[in-house]
Amino acid sequence: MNAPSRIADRTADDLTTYRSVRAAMPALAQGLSPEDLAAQSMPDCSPGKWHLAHTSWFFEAMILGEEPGYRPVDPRFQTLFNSYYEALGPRVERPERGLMTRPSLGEVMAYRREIDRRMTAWLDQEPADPRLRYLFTLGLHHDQQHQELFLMDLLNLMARSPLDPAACEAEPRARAAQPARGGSARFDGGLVEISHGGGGFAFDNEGPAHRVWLEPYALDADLVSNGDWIAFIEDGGYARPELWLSDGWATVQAEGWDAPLYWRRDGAGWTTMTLAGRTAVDPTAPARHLSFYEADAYARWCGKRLPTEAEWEHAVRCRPEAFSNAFGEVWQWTASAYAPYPGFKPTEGTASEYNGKFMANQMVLRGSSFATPEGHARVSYRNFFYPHQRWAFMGLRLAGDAPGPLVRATDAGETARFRRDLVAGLSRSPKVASPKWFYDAEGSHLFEAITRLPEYYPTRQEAALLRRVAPEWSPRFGPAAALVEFGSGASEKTRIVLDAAPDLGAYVPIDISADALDAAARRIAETYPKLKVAPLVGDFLHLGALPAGIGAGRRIGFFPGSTIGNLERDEAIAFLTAARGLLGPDALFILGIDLVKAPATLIAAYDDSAGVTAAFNRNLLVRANRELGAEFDVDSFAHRAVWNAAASRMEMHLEATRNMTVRLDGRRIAFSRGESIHTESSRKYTEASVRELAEAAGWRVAEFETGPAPSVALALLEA
Ligand code: SAH
Ligand code: AVI
Repeated sequence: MNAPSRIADRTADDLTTYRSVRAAMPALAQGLSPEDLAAQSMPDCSPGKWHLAHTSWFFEAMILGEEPGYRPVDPRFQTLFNSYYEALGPRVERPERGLMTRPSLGEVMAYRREIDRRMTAWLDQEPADPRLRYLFTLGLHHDQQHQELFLMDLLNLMARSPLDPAACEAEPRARAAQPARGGSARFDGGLVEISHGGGGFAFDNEGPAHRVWLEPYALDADLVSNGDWIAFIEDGGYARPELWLSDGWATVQAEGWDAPLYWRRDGAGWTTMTLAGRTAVDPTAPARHLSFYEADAYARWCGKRLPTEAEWEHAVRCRPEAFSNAFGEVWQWTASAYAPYPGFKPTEGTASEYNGKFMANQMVLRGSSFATPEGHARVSYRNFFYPHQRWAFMGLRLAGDAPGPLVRATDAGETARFRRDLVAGLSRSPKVASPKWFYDAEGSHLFEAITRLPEYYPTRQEAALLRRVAPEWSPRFGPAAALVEFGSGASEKTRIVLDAAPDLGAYVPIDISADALDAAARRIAETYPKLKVAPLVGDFLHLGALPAGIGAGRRIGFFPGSTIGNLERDEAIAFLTAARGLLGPDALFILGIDLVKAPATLIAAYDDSAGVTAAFNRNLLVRANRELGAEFDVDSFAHRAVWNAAASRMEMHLEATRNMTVRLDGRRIAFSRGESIHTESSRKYTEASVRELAEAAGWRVAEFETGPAPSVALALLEA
């Protein structure tokens, strides 16, 4: 198991940190035989015994050996355990390391102990020279890098044996992989700053800070999975030269590649070699042991590309929450060659050979792997390998070009509006918040999760009803009509309408949640290539004009999801009236409504047993803390779902479970225990109340269809 050992920069912690970092590699070697630790599987790898020795030699060569009159523990070790430092004299070349049967493992461990003793004495003097202190920290990070190399090399060795030996009982990792979340995050790009930029340790190759121009791009939320990779194989991915770079195709042929390293077709399925032995390939797990050439071919097969390292860094720095497994699973190939940043200066002295001299012919990988010690990697970290290498714990995450900045239906300054609105709502009595602020990227994900809950009937019921009525209503749309959807979210129900009306010319999804909108618009554009997709991000309660270029066909408003239920009566009338103006004189409007039903059914739908709706509700406070710097103690607010019969609405509240004061926008907002914020109303209608609402907004109800229990309804309105 890798010891979690975040490397501190403070002297007081030096000895503790040193000990914990140095304990990690012997812990990895626990249970391995001297034979396991002596063999070398290929020229790129080193024996475990060599890693144990070399990481000790590093402290001796870089730090201890600087002392005038220093006597090495064993002068011969300079040659044996020097990796690549020309300045430090001759050495045994890497392909020969496995031939060094002497010193024995026991002697190497004694060498480690002696170096640790000398380093402890060195630390006792509380060294203050900044250069030596940097080399000390570098030595610790170097040790951590070799902890991962130790595991990579060990796996490669184990994979050479027909016995498929397990190096350890379970794969050494700090935590399980995060589940996939789907979609991608979009970035406007522009002039952005990348690199380490100060604060804590960084390798010389991570600086200096500099600006990079990025075109708009999107980065997938998830790593490419084994299941994705199997689809690539089954589509003949390894046999189609048009997918490969020339050097990549030459490598495929020379090496006979037909799957990732360590994969084997065993009977019906694929197996792979892991540190815990040979196991079935898990289709949901991130794909590993892929070269840059394979990553690049796969991206081409998908019609996407690898991100540049600047795109990866900018995306993960700005929106770490948008990605699963950015760190801790596999290093992710980028499209960037490993080259110096503008103004790069190698560390002075012997350590100048650490990184800089490798800046040719290698490609950068970002993130970290499950085998990277905890706290070792960071967002600016640049790992690098040759494009054909694949024995490291490496995989990929895809990127794509994105159209220019999203057109805003309302002006910018969303955060300022959120702040103003929330402060105003929490200054009222009783306290209120608008449900539209639920929908940041996380809120949209949580709503998607709600739609899949067994208790949350509205989505399923409405989709089923729409499947029935859409083919009946679509002939009225006429040629080249434009579908304008309000609160489009994931645009899932849209597909039912698009499939029933193949003549639709344009689709205008409108949503306040930029991330959900962007991902959904791109998915729709991919599936319906002839449709003009023109997304508008913004508040549908403050609409400007429809985008240009959507043709002159009839406008069909689409407002599903019973989202109208989240509006106050006067808001709903104002919205429907404004929508009628926006869509024009011969418009149609498909309106989804939830109907009044038994309170038990309603309460279960808004207080599900898995707690997803509770998380959705609390996300408002999480968002306020992140975006507005508010200081809500989120766990001190309980989710409440209440049926208000008099107002015919379900209500969601966040109830304070203790007396407290919360800082927001320089104010202190007092909560007494039991006091709540009313965060959402979901009005439940009857046919009569829908007719009355639509008519008050100047629409005529042409059709009204009700589905089976638990019932929702769809109305077709005419302008
Ligand atoms: N139509 C989808 C999603 C409904 S969830 C369905 O039927 O499943 C409600 C959607 O409306 C969310 O995507 C949310 O971001 C969006 N939304 C809520 N209030 C909004 C507002 N005032 N302006 C624009 N979009 C809004
Ligand atoms: C989007 N809207 C119609 C949902 C509703 O049912 O009111 C939002 C929601 N709130 C809790 N669960 C789902």
